Amino acid sequence: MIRKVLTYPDPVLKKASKDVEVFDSKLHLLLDDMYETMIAENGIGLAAIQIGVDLNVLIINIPQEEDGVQIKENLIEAINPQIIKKEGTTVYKEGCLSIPEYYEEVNRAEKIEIVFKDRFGNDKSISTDSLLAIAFQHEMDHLKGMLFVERLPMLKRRKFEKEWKKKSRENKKF
Ligand code: Y12
Ligand code: CO
Repeated sequence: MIRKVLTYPDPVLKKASKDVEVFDSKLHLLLDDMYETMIAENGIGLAAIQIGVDLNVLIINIPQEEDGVQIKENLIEAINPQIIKKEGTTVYKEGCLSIPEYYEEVNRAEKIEIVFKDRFGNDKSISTDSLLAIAFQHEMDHLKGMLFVERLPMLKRRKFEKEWKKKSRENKKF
């Protein structure tokens, strides 16, 4: 089922998520709904809190480098993820389904090592320095209740707030 993606400044997006303790069919249904929602909204990553569920659950589906096609075989489902190593820095112009039509450069670690559990509770780990590293850091921020605009320098953040308020006022007219 496609769920509603919460958008900035919904206060639920500021909530810190909790670890999953039971890897049951309810979790599998949540993951399936998250995938359906992310694809329907043309996203490449989604955290459970973006659909209002405060659990440490995220999904990422990076499009293939060769043809830009997003295939389900490349879907990563990460439960209770933890970054155990960070190296270097990189900048990427990020976007978020909770802040539609806004993109801005954010500084992140270049290379990370993550441990997490899959939908069955099996231990998994990934080491990456590609777009996946940026996506993991962006989605893991959501689990802490943080949005990428909170990582912007003060001036860019103020400009964003101004533009967002203007956009919200204009949308209310229709
Ligand atoms: C690198 C940087 C950030 C991430 C986190 C995941 N972000 C997304 O999946 C954002 C997707 C997105 C899609 C939108 O829809 C369309 O483009 C049709 C969108 O809406 C508009 O701009 C209208 C906004 C964001 C992963 C990797
Ligand atoms: Co996001």
